[in-house]
Amino acid sequence: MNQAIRERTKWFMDARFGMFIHWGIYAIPACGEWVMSQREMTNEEYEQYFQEFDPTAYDPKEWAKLAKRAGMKYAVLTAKHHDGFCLFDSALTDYKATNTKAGRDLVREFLDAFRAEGIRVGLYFSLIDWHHPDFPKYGDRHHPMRNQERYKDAQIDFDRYLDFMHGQVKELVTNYGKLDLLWFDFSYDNMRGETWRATELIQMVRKYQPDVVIDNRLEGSGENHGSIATVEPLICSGDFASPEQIIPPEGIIDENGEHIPWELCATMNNHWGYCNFDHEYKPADMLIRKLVECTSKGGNMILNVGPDAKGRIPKESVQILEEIGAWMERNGESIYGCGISEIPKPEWGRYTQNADTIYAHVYEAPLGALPLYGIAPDRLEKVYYLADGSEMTRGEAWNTVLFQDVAFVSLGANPVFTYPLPDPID
Ligand code: JFZ
Repeated sequence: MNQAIRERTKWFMDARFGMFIHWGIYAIPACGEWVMSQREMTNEEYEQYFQEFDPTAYDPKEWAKLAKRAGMKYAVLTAKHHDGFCLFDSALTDYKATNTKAGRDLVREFLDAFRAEGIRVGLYFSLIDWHHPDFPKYGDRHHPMRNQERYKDAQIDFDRYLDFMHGQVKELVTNYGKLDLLWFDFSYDNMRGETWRATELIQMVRKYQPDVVIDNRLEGSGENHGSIATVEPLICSGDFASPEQIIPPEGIIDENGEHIPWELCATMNNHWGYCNFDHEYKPADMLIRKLVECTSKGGNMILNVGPDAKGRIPKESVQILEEIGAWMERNGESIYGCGISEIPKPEWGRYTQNADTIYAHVYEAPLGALPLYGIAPDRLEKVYYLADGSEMTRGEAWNTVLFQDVAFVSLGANPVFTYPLPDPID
C-alpha cells in the first residue's frame, strides 16, 4: 500500500463506524433494492414507483442526529442504485427525485444535514444502470430484462453509457462541495476495471476531489479485493477493501503482508433497501461485538439502514442504533482511533489498542481474577473500567507459580456479564 492511500484514509480508519443508507423508489415495493431484477420488471412496470414516490417524512436532520447518537462518524447515501433512479438533480437524466412528488434534490439535503452534525459524508454510486438504454440487457446476468428476446438484437452503445455514467459522477464531485467518501458498486464478470474506463474516471474524480476516500469496487468486489491488495495498486484500485457481510479472519493484507484499510458493510436485518416483511434484526449487543471485532482486525464497520418510502428509518433500526449509541458513549474510546493490538486475541474476548493503551473487551466471565494474557505483570501501569474510570485491583491467581508471566486483575466482587456488555478495561 502506498503513502497516499495511508494519508487519505487516516480519518476514515480512525472513524471506524459509519452509517450506510440504501434509499430509493424501491422502498415502495418494500422488498429490497434488487426487486426490479428479481421480478424481471421492465422499465415501464418499474416506473410506477417513480410516479408514486412521495417521501413526505424525509428529514435527513433526524437521520443525522440518529447517526450522531449512535456514535457514527460518517454516512454514505445511495445517490443512485442499480435501478438508475437518482436521488440527486442530475442534468443528464429525467429519472430523478426533482421530477417526483418530492420535487427536491434529496442528496443535497442529506449532505447539508450530516455535515451540520459534524459527520463525514459519502455517496454510493452504482456503476450498473438498469434504466439506461445503452446498458447491456439481454444475457447480462443481473439485468431485469436479461431474458427478454426482444432485446437480443438491441443495438447498444456502451461508450455512450460510459459517457453518461462518468458525466453523472462528475456532477456529484463538482456540484456538492467536498465529499469525504465515494462508494462505487460494483464489478462482476468482465464488467470491471477498464470496462468502466476506471482510470479515466478516477483521474477525473481526483482532479476535483483529491482527498476523497474511494472503495475498491471499480475493480474488485466482495470476493476479490482488486489491485489494492497488491504491492503497487493501480490508480483505480481504490483506497479500501469492502468485504460484504463477512469479517475477514485476520483483517486484510496486501502482497507485502501489510494491513490495508477495509470496511465491513453489513445490514441490520437481511436487506439493504427497505423490506416490510424482514423483521430478522441482529441484536445490538451482537452488532457491538462485530464492531469491536472489525476494530480489533484493523477494519471499519458501515452499518446499513433502509428508510421506507416516506423517508422513515424503521423503528427496529432506530432502537438498535440507540442501544449501540449508549454503549459507544461510554466505550467509544476503545473503538475510535483504535486498531489491531500487538497482543494476540485473549480467549475471553478481544483486545483493541491505541498507542500504549490496550482495551480489553471481556465477553466471558472469569471465575476469579481475569488473566490479562500477553501482558506481563511489570508492564501494567494501571487498570480501570473505561465507562466510569474506576480502578481495579491487581488480582492474584491462586497458583501464581503456573501463571507468573501473566498479569491478573480483579474485576470486583460481582462482575455482571450479561447484557449490557461489560465495559472494556485497559
Ligand atoms: C451490492 C449491491 O448489489 C447491493 O444492492 C448493495 O448495494 C450492496 C452494498 O452492494 O451487492 C453486492 C456486490 C458485490 C458482491 C456482493 C453483493 N460480491 O461481489 O460479493
